[in-house]
Amino acid sequence: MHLLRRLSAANARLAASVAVGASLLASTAHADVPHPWQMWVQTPASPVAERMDSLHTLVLWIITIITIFVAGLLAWVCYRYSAKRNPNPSQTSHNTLLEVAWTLIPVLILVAIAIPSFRLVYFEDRTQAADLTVKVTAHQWYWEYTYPDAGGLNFSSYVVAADQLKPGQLRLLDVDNQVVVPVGKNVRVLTTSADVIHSFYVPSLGVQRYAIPGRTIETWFRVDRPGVYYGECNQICGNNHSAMPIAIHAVTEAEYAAWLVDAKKKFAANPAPDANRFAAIQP
Ligand SMILES: [Cu+2]
Repeated sequence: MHLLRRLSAANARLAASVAVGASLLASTAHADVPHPWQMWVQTPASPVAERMDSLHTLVLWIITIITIFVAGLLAWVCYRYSAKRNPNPSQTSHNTLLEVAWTLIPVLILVAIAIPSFRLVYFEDRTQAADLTVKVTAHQWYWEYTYPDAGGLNFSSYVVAADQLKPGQLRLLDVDNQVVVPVGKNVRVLTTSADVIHSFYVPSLGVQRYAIPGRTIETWFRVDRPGVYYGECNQICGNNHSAMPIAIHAVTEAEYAAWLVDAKKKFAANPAPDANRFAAIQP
């Protein structure tokens, strides 16, 4: 997988020097996608996702130890204090030490989970030093992306219909226009919606934010390595909720600059996002 990633990154760099359009096609490196029978979370590709991953691991250890402890106690009590082995049950109704212990220990465990949890909530909340901003506007059923730092570059991103998929493209995950961002840069994400509540969710980047009409919500990500990162709308938003995927393509700074030039031309000629266009797509 590592080698594949490196190969596709090298491939992307080579292609970019020839033509930006070609590079975007050539490097459909599926950096992080769900796999059949996948048991674990997707490999983290941003600082926020890495911290989410370690918090998840910490909590998993804690609940595993508690579950084993409680199950063991239960088994022991069933065995040792059954009516057969313990015909005269104890009449004890209070034990101050035990009561303090079973109150205090869970409190301490919860505090131990709360501290890293709150730190993470504030860490993912916003970045102090954003290198660029991407505004995400959700629609039924497509995403609209705006780059305010790039002269308001604006385009829509629709799912690729099943019968239109190119080789290597993923059903219900690939889109016509990917969000392109430079690797290693802090990207501020602002989410909002034009109709109902949606959710902008890219697991491998640790991004999940509601898109709510009349509100703008902030978060951020920084992609550590080149590739395409997939996500989906994560809030049931109507009939075609399952057909509004997200594809974020992280490229080198040079490729990003070249893409901007290309995209400004391409999308200037495009008409405004057309809600009726979705009707023509059969996901
Ligand atoms: Cu949605």
